[in-house]
Amino acid sequence: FTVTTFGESHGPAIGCVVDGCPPGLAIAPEDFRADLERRATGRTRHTSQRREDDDIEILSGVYEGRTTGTPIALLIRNTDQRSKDYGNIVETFRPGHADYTYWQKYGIRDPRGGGRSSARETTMRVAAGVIARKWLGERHGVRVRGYLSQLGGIVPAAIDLDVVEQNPFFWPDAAQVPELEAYMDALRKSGDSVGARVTAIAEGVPPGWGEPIYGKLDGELAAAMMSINAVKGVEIGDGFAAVSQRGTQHRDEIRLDGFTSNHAGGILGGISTGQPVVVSVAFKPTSSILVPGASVNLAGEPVEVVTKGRHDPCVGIRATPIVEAMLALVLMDQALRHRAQCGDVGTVLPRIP
Ligand code: EPS
Repeated sequence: FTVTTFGESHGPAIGCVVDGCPPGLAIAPEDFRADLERRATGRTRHTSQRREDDDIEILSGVYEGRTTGTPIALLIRNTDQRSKDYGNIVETFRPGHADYTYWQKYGIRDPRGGGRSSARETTMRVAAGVIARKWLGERHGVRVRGYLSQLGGIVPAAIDLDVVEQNPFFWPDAAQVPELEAYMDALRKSGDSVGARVTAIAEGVPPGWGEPIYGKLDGELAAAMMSINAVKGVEIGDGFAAVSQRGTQHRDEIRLDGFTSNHAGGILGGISTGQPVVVSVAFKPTSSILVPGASVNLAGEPVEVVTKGRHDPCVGIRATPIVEAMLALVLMDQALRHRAQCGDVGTVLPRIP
């Protein structure tokens, strides 16, 4: 099961090809609407004000509303590009932005806008993830949810996944939303940006998904999450907190009625335990900011860079659907691989809840 995306943020369209989806899954353009809206720009004052409808066209792989087993091609046409915002983009390099490394690698700059390094690329990850979420839900009863688990220095005082969809931050504590709004308003006025952490959880994953050494479930998750633009770190379960834990704290003891904790994040030895799979992802502060920063231009002269335009002060606040989608895509791939090798062997073994 593979996914690849194509298109640039300021090109005519973006799209993806999802290959290896089993036949017979019911899929319609309306299935994509909710998740694409959750990720989109221009829906609140706290994100970029670019306004795209993100209407999906299904070009192939679906016939009479069901997947055929052939590659599924999805397309979204870009309609609100403003390349003039990017002015002299080809002359210099934004500090902290990939336009420096893209140029060092390819020697080509796209004068139209962010291109492949834009968060616009993540639209198609979310679209592909809709297929995986639907298949995982129908075939295995797996449910993937997420939330913003840190905004700058602010952490949730409580975690209630039922309130996450009721605020523009995917924040799990409704009482803190006014604080976040004030924080984001002040940040936007300052012209600076901030990082964030997103946590996603997959419930209902059976034990046995993932490969023991190469292709570990946690290894594939880390690679998938790190492939999202602006991601700088990934944790599974307790992640880096494990560094200061004792074995007695970290191990998840097993009783007849199940595990007593989930420090492992639902994965042991690269294979799912049957507990919720928990992954947490660090997003860096957006590099396109109004605060001047030092750089050089193509002529080798020092310059000061200020990036105007419609940029996100915190790209992480609309990243929850993206992390959920990548978790679902990796799980679907591992589910299909597990079935190919082991069939239904896991389901006849005693299951620890
Ligand atoms: C982005 C810059 C902005 C955002 C864009 C991500 O693009 P533009 O300069 O064209 O307005 O709006 O995000 C999206 C369009 C999207 O759909 O996520 C960037 O540099 O990453």
